[in-house]
Amino acid sequence: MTKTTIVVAIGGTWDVPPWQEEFAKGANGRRVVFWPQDGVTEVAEPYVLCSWKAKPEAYGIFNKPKVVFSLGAGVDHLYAVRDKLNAPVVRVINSDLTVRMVEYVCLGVLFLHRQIGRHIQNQRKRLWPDLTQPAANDVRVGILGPGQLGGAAGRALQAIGYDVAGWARSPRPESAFPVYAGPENLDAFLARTQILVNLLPNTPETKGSVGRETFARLARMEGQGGAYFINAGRGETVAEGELVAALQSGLLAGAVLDVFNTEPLPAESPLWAMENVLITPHAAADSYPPAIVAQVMDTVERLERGAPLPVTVDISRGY
Ligand code: NDP
Ligand code: OXD
Repeated sequence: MTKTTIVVAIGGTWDVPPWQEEFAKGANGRRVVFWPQDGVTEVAEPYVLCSWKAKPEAYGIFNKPKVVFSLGAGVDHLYAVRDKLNAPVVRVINSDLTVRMVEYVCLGVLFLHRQIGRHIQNQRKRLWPDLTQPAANDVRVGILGPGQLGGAAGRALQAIGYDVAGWARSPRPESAFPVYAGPENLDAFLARTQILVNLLPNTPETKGSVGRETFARLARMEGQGGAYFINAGRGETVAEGELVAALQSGLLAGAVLDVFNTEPLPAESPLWAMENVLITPHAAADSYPPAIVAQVMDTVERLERGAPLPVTVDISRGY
């Protein structure tokens, strides 16, 4: 059987050497080509194209892949080149990345609910105030986008005791927690939510969709001033100016933010200096090369033996 060549094209801010090392270990005798690092612009079929924010030329040069594999869970980096892909798109779905996101969301919810930001400020001032807070089962968390990552995060929050619900595009009857579906149920979802977790993908429908109107409709956390917001999905889904205003006005009592309209977050952003905001540098759930390469190799082996592919992405809808 002809072995599949693996073409890897990585752009953006990722460090390439750890991926070169991991593909060299995991390819099991298959040829691996890093573009543009290896200077190769022609490979014999069959091949797969593994991409993370690759320069658009990559899709013109390697235009007959069997599969395009997104090395991250998000596929918004492929949306602009969707007409050039000529192949099914497979994305990261694995327990390593999922658990990383679950950790982040639980951390964010606990950080906000337990007012850890205020405790840190008080510690610096050597103060000992009595900050009351409700028990987890009296706190209503809402997940925008209860898919692979949001579903797992919601179940972990339920295990702690939080009252969890989600909002998705379509009904999810199999979900462990109630899921409100579609624009017609968004108001009811927001009205019951005190801590809003955004895990929506960046698509034409979701771009800029979370803003003033969203925050104004949330339920407030009793005794803590306002509602809370966590964004670990994509910065583009949020109207960032409206988020800043909501944090300044107290509509939102605080936020934990991993993703932004522009990354790295520009030095002049008012978010940096806000005492009620915790910022992380798009680090909620990193793509860990050993775990991702294992999933790529599983996909390649399936292709080679003619087995069905794991779930593929509908790139025309953007996720
Ligand atoms: P999934 O595709 O599994 O889930 C997406 C969810 O969003 C689904 O529930 C889907 O609804 C919902 N959704 C999509 N469009 C709409 C819409 N227009 N209205 C309502 N709901 C909508 O994605 P994952 O859970 O795997 O990942 C989510 C996102 O997390 C990624 O797209 C990526 O952007 C981000 N991410 C961020 C990372 C970080 O480090 N910060 C790391 C990894 C991913 P339905 O169930 O009906 O399809
Ligand atoms: C991803 C990401 O989409 O790292 O996987 O943001």
